[in-house]
Amino acid sequence: MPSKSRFKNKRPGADKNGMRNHFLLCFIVLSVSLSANNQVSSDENGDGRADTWTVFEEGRRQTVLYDSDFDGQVDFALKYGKNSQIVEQQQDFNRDGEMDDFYFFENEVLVRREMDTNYDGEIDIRVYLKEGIYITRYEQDTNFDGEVDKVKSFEAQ
Ligand SMILES: [Ca+2]
Ligand SMILES: [Ca+2]
Ligand SMILES: [Ca+2]
Ligand SMILES: [Ca+2]
Repeated sequence: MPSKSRFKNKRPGADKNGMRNHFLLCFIVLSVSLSANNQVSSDENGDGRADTWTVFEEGRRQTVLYDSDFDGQVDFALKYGKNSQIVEQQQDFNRDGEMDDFYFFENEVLVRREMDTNYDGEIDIRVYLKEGIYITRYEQDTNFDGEVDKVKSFEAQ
């Protein structure tokens, strides 16, 4: 195998400065802090407390957590798929620290919504949708015992 000259066009000094400037610019403009677990936090409202956290996996943005009312507790989250499209949206509607309203997307179209309407940590309503707006199936656990007891299907017509 012929050996390639890997250092032919390399300018170590320029590369190093470029990286340094890029890092400094990111740090100043975004005012973010990098932690060991690939999570970047930022203070969007400038009150000195972090309110937005972006979790990266293998270099891509996987989840963004938001404290939308700035009370120090995460209450909204977006999850991203491999193609950077949103695959899931979560919300803590009653602000008790547990997510209770979930939206699932396929190719940026809403396909399912799941809700914990009594805030006991268990999903009790599932709604399946077609084309983002047409309900094809509705499932509910009306007495919150973990068993679906009400089903409406709109598919067979
Ligand atoms: Ca803040
Ligand atoms: Ca909050
Ligand atoms: Ca909740
Ligand atoms: Ca529930």
